[in-house]
Amino acid sequence: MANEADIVFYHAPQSRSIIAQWMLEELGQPYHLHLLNLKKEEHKQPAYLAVNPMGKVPAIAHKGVIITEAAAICCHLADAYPQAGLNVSVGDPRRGPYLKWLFFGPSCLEPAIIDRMFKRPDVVPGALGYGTFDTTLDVVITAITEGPYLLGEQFTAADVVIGSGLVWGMAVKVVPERPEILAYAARLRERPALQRVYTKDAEFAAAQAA
Ligand SMILES: N[C@@H](CCC(=O)N[C@@H](CS)C(=O)NCC(=O)O)C(=O)O
Repeated sequence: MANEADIVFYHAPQSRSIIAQWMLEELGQPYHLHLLNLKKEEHKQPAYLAVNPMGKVPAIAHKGVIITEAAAICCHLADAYPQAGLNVSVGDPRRGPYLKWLFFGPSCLEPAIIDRMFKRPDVVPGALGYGTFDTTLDVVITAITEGPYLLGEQFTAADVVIGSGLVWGMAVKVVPERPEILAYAARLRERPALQRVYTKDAEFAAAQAA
């Protein structure tokens, strides 16, 4: 069991850091929350730039070591607290596919959604890491159709990363509400950890708006 000082979580509500927040809630370890107000540009002040020179959330400090990038945070925490059952260990033949999905989130799914969201003109698919939006979505849909999760029965940090992308992509009306995606998202929303995230995030956002 960690103590609260072991994990410091730098979070801004209604942002990508909800991915790390979900991971932390699934982990069930105590953590110290450091809220940042993006509207007040707190993430661009020297104190936070010392944590993440990118000036972006999320970030965590785990036992004094700073980790940024949402998928890396999820992967690291899953490995650091294997008792939560959210990782696939080195040596398990599913480790490779597990890492594939953790990387697929930020390198394929998210860029595909962002490019479409901002109506970026199509460029040569061979030059894009994700190829085409449709191929990217089809590959994810194939992986979640049998379910219940990406790696079958085990819910892992990869579901936090890919699931977050799909849920957000539907919210911004970019990811189509295909039955397979809706069914996967419904399974994810049944998870108490994700329900806690939605409740807490709404409270944080309301407090910052006040
Ligand atoms: N590649 C980073 C992206 C982080 C990111 O872009 N965070 C956004 C939150 S949605 C942010 O901090 N935006 C504030 C800004 O850049 O001013 C990750 O996956 O963690």
